[in-house]
Amino acid sequence: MQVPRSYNAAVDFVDRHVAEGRGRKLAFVEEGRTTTYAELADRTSRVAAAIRGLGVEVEQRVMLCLHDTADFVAIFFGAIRAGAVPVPVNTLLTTEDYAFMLEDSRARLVFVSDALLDKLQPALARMVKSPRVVIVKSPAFTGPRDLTLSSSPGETRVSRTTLQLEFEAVVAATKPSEEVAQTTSDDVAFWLYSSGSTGAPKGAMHLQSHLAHAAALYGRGVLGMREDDVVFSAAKLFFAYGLGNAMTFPLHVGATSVLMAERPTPAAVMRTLAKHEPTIFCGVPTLYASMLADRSLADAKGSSKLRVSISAGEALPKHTGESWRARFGTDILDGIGSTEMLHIFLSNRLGDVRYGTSGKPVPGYDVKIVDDSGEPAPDGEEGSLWVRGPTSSVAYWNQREKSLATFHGPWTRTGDRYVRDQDGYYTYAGRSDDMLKVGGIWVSPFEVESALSEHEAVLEAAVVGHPDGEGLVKPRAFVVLAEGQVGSETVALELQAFVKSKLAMYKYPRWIEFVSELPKTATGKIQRYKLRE
Ligand code: 3UK
Repeated sequence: MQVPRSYNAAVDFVDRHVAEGRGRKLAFVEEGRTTTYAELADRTSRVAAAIRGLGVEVEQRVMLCLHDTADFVAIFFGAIRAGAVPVPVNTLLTTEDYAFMLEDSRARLVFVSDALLDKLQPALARMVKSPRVVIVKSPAFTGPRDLTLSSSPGETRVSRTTLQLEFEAVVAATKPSEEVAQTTSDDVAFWLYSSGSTGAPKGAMHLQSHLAHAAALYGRGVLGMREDDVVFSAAKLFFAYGLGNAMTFPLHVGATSVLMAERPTPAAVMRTLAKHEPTIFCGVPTLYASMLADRSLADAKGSSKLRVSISAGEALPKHTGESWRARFGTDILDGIGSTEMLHIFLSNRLGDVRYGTSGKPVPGYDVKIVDDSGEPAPDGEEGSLWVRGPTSSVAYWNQREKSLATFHGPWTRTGDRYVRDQDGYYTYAGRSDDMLKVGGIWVSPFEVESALSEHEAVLEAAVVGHPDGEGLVKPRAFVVLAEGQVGSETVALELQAFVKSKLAMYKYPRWIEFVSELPKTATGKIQRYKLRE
């Protein structure tokens, strides 16, 4: 596929549908609201005009800390239409995490869901030059609404440093405009933050052309997504996986996407499947496993129109795929993608599923497995996975060393260990760093160790991945207590609560083992591989 040189992704993904006569078709369905393609185009163009009106210039960053609603998409493409660079961030993070990303990205404008404002506010207050803030209410949000509007439309002075605006008022007060930023296919269009094993998250920069390439290669190529599909992704839009599933792919073919702002519990997901009857469902392994294990959902039928489900984020256990198939009669396609590659580049196919593997390369991508000397590893032998394709991030923002370590000309080093069998199927064999995937989201063991060490009862700690009953990895901590401290169930619970108060919830250690010392190398490095055994 060729993306023209003069290209703005917002025109391709939003305006094109109105031009092609799809204006009255539903683009998004969510609790309490539906959005047609014409409405999406109208709102996107108002958001673009509002972003310009608020003084944001071409190439400046706009942060999105938003729950999944159609507003997310209007803001994402509104920013792109204005030539600004949207940066969606994980909504499960802490004030500390947001403080870093706000400074690192130098976002001049932030869109935040009302329910997330409390976590963001202290980070904003700390900034020397605070960005403008636009608060977005969830259509079905029932919490307190304490914003009283002052004289100018939608403006309310909440603190001395931050002028906060209310999204609906901004949209209503702004006229749609034909103006589109004259970008090229090679302009940086959006960033996505990815966490590494050491140090702070890195902003992976993606280009205008990347969304269209991902949609053509995986959305249409692998899933065969069409205009009459109804897609539901339980994986959220802030995650590259959810962004592709729930926004990029359906919007590329003029399909309908079902959005759910709330937490994707098995019950909420099952309810959404039954109510909206999607043809394509997208989840992570932890969700599939917990939906299958939930006794209160044992009789739930899901969607009668489902034709395929997909899984990514971490390896899908063989038995999870098989149980799902036995119960719902359709397959789960496991595929591996990454924030750096934007979406899935190695995947199982419709009619060609081998559970326990990540399938074969998605046409349009090349992958190679190399040994420690950089030579191609023969079939059956484990090596490092590299990938090449048209959606690869161009670099991490402001991170020269980390960029050099990951991006090598057209090739991207994934950090994953893989084996290819004689039939050409690829099987995941672990990470080459210590990073863990928990519920499909990165957890750095160092971060959990640092949080534990801040507790006065802890001398030192080591964190490794440990499979739970479903074969899915969760953090497990080995803790050496400070002198005079005695390990007990109570102390373990206290340490778990302590980590939860410091870090995003999903990062806490599910098991805590008290030990008298940690295995270390002569140079004092913790030998995590010994603890994993
Ligand atoms: C791991 C998998 C085994 C692997 C992602 C689909 O997960 C995504 O992006 P992230 O940047 O993490 C990337 C890393 O996650 N991984 C992902 N999928 C699988 N391991 N089997 C899998 N099926 O370590 C990879 O390097 O958070 C997934 C689409 C877009 C994405 N960003």
